[in-house]
Amino acid sequence: MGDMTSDRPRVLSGIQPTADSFHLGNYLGAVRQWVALQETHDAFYCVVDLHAITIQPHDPALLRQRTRVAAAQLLGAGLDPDNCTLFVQSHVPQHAELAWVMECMAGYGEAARMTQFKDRVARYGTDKIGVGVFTYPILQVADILLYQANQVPVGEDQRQHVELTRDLAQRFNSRFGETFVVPEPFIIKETAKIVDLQDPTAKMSKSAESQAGVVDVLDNPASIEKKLKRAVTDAETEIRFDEVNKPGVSNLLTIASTLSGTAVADLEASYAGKGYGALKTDVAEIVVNYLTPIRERTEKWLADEDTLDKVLSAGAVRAREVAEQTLVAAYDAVGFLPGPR
Ligand code: ATP
Ligand code: LTN
Repeated sequence: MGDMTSDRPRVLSGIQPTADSFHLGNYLGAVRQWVALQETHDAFYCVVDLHAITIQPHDPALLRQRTRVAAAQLLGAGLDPDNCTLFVQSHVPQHAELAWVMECMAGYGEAARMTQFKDRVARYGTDKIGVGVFTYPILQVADILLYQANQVPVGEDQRQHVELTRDLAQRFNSRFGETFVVPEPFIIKETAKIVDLQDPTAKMSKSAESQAGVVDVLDNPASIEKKLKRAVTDAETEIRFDEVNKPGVSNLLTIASTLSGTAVADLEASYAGKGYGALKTDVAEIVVNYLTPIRERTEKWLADEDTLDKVLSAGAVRAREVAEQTLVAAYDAVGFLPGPR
């Protein structure tokens, strides 16, 4: 794996293969940071297919396809297999093994307080969701702890799960001796919560009722343009960053600024006296120009499944080496007899 050195700090993050494309929120909130961090960190990134089956019922063929699409998009976005470890969660059995141990460390009430879990209960009711929805955050805890990650690059919605990881790691360490690194969330304030273009009070989400406010990384240029030109703004005319009073305009400025590298203040100045129409047209162009090469590279990876699968296998081999060491230490710490592995 290239010149990856283990004296670099570690990062780990995961993304679910639950859609045909990532959206701009996933990209700006998480994936963009993954790409940057592979230069400075010993980086582990996984497509979390075990997490994806918590949404039931699921279609096996679709899951298989989306797992490849997710991996191809990560490579298309700039992950370099020589500079990071990219793998599929189910290829590394230690995730499920450590998850059980951590489930036994977590309080029932503690798990029941997770916001994402409570949202799902409120939306679907307890009879319509599986136990996996409840234990989901603890599998995520295992994902992170197995790699002794120092930092976890995610969007704001995942902060609570990283806090749970810290709590459980500290609890385990104090009960059974130092075993896990206690990780920190790595959340970039500006892009921590990209909002829906049609409903700027809600985060951009693949589970949104309407896709009109969700820009997919793999969307065609015409569709991206249409969605951005129809973005909901406000009744004023001034282009100014103000998340409280002008969430729609602020979101457009954030997207334009991060993708073009121009500071928000400079954008505000350049739009003085211009209307929302001009801003939307420019943002559409910036987004299309930015996403087009990512989409094209993704398509290339998808056209060569053999190579893609080889990259993922090599990633799994490397991930297992690290995960196994941690799992053996954790099993020993809790008092499991050593056995053949
Ligand atoms: P969604 O809400 O779209 O269903 P998700 O949160 O369920 O997405 P993933 O696809 O696994 O799940 O998310 C991958 C990463 O993208 C996570 O780090 C998450 O915090 C981040 N993310 C998701 N939506 C946004 C958003 N609107 N703004 C910023 N980051 C986001
Ligand atoms: N729950 C996360 C996905 C995820 C994850 C992880 C993120 C699973 N395991 C480990 C960071 C670290 C989400 O984005 N919905």
